[in-house]
Amino acid sequence: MKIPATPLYFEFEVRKTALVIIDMQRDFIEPGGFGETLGNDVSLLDAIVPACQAVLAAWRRAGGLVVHTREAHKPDLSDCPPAKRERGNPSLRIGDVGPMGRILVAGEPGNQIIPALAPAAGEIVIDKPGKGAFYATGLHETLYAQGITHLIFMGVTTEVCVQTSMREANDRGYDGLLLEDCTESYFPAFKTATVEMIRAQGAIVGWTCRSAALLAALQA
Ligand code: C5J
Repeated sequence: MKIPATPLYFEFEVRKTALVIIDMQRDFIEPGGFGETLGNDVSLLDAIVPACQAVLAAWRRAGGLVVHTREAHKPDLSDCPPAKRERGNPSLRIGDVGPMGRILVAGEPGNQIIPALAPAAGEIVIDKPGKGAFYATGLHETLYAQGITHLIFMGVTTEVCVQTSMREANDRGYDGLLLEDCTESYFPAFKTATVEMIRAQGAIVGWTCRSAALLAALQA
């Protein structure tokens, strides 16, 4: 399959490609979670949900591998470096009790993936203690075992967990494509900058395109 993307066509085989959905969790998208404790307007992120749903449905119909990630810490916070918990001046820190349970802690209501993009049975769900999907998760080994060479990324936030994961993937030899209308930031200027820096210098980190290009190819 070959789809128009920037800066070049993105070529991939569905059987060797995973759709990676980064951190579409209530903690980032709904009021009362981690994103809001940091002072962000979380309503911006909700806007990409319909586009993400369309891609997820088409990818499932095509029989492609799906990976969901969650930024999640163990209840005892043993995998949360003090530097991460203590940084800044949030209204609630990681592990504190908020309206959706403990902030960014595995198993809490706020830490779940939003119902509109809930994982289906058999799909891979990765809890990650860092911003990148490959740090301390075993994701590379899982993908390698399944012969995956290409990754298509959606999710939030563009310049933090999505970009970090794409850079980690790039350094591990994957070709990565970011779906521009399926990722969002609390800071529109940061999203724009991230999309541009990913595809700069001949796809130095990866490719970008809008989801319509992928959907058209999957329907053909
Ligand atoms: C952040 C994320 N922004 N999923 N996490 O802290 O991007």
